Amino acid sequence: MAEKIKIALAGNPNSGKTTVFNNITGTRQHVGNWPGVTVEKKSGLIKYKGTEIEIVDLPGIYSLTAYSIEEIVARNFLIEEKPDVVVDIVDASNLERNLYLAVQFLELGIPLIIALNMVDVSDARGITIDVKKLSEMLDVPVIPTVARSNKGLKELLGQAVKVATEKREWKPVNICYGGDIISGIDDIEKLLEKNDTYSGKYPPSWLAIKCLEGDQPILDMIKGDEMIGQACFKIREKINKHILATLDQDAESLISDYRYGYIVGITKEVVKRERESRLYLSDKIDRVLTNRILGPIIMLLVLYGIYEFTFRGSEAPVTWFERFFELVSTIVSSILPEGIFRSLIVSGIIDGVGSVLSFVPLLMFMFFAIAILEDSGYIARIAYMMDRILSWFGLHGSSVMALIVSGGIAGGCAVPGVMATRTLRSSKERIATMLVLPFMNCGAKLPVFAMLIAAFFAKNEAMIMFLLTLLSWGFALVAAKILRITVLKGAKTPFVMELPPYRLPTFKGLLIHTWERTWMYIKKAGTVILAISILLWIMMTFPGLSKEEINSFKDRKGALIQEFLSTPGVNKIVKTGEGINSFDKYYDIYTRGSERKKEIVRAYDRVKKGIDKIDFDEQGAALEGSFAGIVGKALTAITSPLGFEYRVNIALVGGFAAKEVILSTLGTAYSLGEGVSEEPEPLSVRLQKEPGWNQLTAFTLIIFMMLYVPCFVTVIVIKKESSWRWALFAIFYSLVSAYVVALVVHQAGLFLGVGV
Ligand code: BGO
Repeated sequence: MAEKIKIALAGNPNSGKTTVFNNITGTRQHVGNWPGVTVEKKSGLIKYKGTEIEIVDLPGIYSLTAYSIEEIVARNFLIEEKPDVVVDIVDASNLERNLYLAVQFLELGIPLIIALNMVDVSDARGITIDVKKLSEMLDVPVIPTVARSNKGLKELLGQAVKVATEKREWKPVNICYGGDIISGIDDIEKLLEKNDTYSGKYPPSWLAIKCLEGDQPILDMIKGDEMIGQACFKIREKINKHILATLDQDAESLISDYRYGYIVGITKEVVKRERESRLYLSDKIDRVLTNRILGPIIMLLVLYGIYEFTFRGSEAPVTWFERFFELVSTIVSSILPEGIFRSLIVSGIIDGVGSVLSFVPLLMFMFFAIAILEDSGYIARIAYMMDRILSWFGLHGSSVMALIVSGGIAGGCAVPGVMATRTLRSSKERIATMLVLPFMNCGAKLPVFAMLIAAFFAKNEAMIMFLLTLLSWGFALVAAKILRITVLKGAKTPFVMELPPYRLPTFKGLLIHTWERTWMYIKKAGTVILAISILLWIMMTFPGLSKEEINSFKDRKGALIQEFLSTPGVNKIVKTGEGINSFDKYYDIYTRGSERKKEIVRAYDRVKKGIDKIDFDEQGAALEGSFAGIVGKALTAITSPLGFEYRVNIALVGGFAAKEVILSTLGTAYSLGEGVSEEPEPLSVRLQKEPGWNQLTAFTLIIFMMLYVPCFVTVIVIKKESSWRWALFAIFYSLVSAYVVALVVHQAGLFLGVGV
């Protein structure tokens, strides 16, 4: 005998639920009350093509929160009784409002079909709904009906029975609620998964959302669990406090904004109106900002404006920071005696970490601009517009946000970017997104780019950064297309872009968001980057030169000094080689003296320069012979066609750990080879003076860094979110891509004589 199936009818009050129920069940109705409450419970038993069906009419509700008895009754029924399918009766003439409940069913993951009722009314009002597209976007069957005249009800029942007999598992849909809420959901979800009592009954992600929404029955239930409950409440409190401080609203209303944003994203695509109904302010702004022609132009101007603002605004403070670290370097050098300890402090720590910290002001300007885009809601519009382009390259609409978070607007981070791919339903689209998002210009690459741009493209800083942004998107999209037609071949899935309403950012909120990101960068510089800098300094300093080598350099210096001492007249003021610096106090007087005295000055200049050159050669030889130098040198066999010398190779190896390390390692490597008597100067100035460095070398290095290997933490997160296979693939394919593209850039540059 066929199994009995249970269908629940749900919907907003006045959506036509009773009419549907009456027309389907006819006279076979049973009317009573829901247990414990006086809310009317109607159910009916019917037979459809031999299958026995129980139809339960849920009370009319607007949402699945626990504000009213009706909502609690409906929710408990769904959770406790788990009907085989929910038929959501949606009023087509009031789609936006009615979809709010539908979206909550999707979040719960319950098998769902939608009866798009009252299409006669929507038609009469000049509202056309693209039913096929709506069904694709929501990924559920949608059946247009006119319940009053029984139109479409047979088909509706047929579809309901079809879905119900599939008996599929609950599949909660993830809506992107923005970084703060998502991290809260993740943390709470992880805790709740530990307790089978709830996680077996409710989808943990749904419970986590309810917890952040402040749903009382759910909070009461969790409270009972001492360990998990306490921890969940702490997270909830932290997130709420943060959102209140930054956006001046609570988590519940922010979640509701994003849900409506999700719905607006759908209705924008599927609803066409003959006569424009009342437009809200957000709609009016969107008519300009997301206009098909004006929108992309404004978007590019905004992006360029951000880079102008960042580079112009931070120019002076970055110079102050650089000067500060130079000063610290000079003071420490003068206090500490020459030797290994001074080298560690000055070259390893101050020059290394200082190079990274000098860019704090630049990042602050960038983060401030990004905070304005995020807090105002414009970033969602950028995602909405980019989505059209992304779909040509086989990526999903939800990939856009992940790419933006990863540094689509320079300054992001690939780690939350990988997490953000959780909103993608298809695993192939998700992995394709994960694999290409490390190409974006994250906040760690930004200071390295900024240093190279300042050194070699100082006149066009904003323009170059703008170009690099376009290039990183270009590379990511082409790579995605290649992946989607080869190893990740598969069908496209429907998508919805959340468009939450615009809001005016608060200054306090902007400052908090800016500082949070900046502090993370400073913390990373003071911990991970510092540790790796010291490690790399050790690798670049040891084993050091052999005794014979040291003696040979000493002999060369000795010969020079002897030459100086034998200059006529010198023996009167300088007796020994160790004391030649004592000539400094005579220097000025001798410069203005007789021809013989002037000759002594010239000889002194020669010996000083010569000693400097020998010191430079000695430190260079020590670096070349160091552990890191040996590796760097060995790699030149591969990297010389790209124009990279061994010190760049060392930095790039260090960059596997974290991209900022490239900057600190270049800082250390080029300071180790610096002449002893030279004044400390910023890395960008040092590089300009280095032979072999020019615009082409700098640009090739930027392109290589943009593409080569995700940082260590990103690789681990990719592994966690997919598998070791894909994490290792990410390293391998990005390394190959970086090499090929950089080779083409460098060789083409040489051939055309550009930037050499
Ligand atoms: C009255 N099209 C149209 N045009 N109307 C519909 C449709 C449809 O597809 N489906 C339902 N209705 P309920 P809930 C009414 O009762 O089923 C109408 O709350 C009236 N009543 O006929 O009750 C339906 O169970 C006097 O209208 O909804 C009903 O979800 C004048 O939508 C109303 C006009 O349906 C609500 C209408 C005395």
